[in-house]
Amino acid sequence: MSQALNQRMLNAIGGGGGGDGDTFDMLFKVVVIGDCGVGKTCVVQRFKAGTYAERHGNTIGVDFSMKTVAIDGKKVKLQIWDTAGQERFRTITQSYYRSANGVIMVYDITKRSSFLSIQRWMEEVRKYTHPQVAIILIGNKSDMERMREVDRVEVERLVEMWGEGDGGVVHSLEVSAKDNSNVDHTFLLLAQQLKARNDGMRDLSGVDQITLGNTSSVHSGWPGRCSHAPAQCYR
Ligand SMILES: Nc1nc2c(ncn2[C@@H]2O[C@H](COP(=O)(O)OP(=O)(O)OP(=O)(O)O)[C@@H](O)[C@H]2O)c(=O)[nH]1
Ligand SMILES: [Mg+2]
Repeated sequence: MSQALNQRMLNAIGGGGGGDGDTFDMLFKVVVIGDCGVGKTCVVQRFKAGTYAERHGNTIGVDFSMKTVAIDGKKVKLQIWDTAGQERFRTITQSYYRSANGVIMVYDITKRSSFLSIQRWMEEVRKYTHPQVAIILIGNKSDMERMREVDRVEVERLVEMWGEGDGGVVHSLEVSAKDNSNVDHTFLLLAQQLKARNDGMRDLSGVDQITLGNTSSVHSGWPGRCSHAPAQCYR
């Protein structure tokens, strides 16, 4: 692993410092996962900065950002971990699941293979995260309707198959980082759900807020697929 990557990860794990320095009532860790090239970084950038850039390099390991949203008069801070979809980073990215409160699983509506991978991403989530983790499934690039390879109906069928009652998938929706469609909505829905779960836990335990646990390393995993052109993903 490069020294720069090491340092970036240490900074992120150590301080939880996103640099925005604001106050908050609740803090939740959200991990964004999905195949290489589905647009995870573009979605996070759209939410974080309101911008869209056509060209990003592949994410190396994990990128880290923060944003605070208001839910029912409370400041809910989201600590967002944008993971690399490339298979060579899988061991690193798996180590970020353990303390996740929420997961955003991303596929690309124009890349069938990225949707077929979702089942295996889900297996990873089930394997490495807390059973009560809140999950949102999003199909990015909804602006490219003419190139659609994934039907909404089959997504709904998959979500139904996972079952609604086991504390798992909260919502599935289609988004576009490019057109700024449903991106804020995705994070707000997740924040709302996390706050509701936290309020429920506080009622039961008297705990005032969820704080982040330590991350720990886990190894092995399934070979993920890549929906960038291979040259982009494995350079
Ligand atoms: N048309 C369209 N293209 C998008 C959208 N979001 C991302 N893209 C394109 O997809 C490319 C890959 O996006 P990234 O955000 O880098 O993908 P990623 O999932 O972060 O990839 P890794 O970091 O390698 O895992 C971008 O360079 C954009 O060209 C979108 O909403 N619409
Ligand atoms: Mg990325």
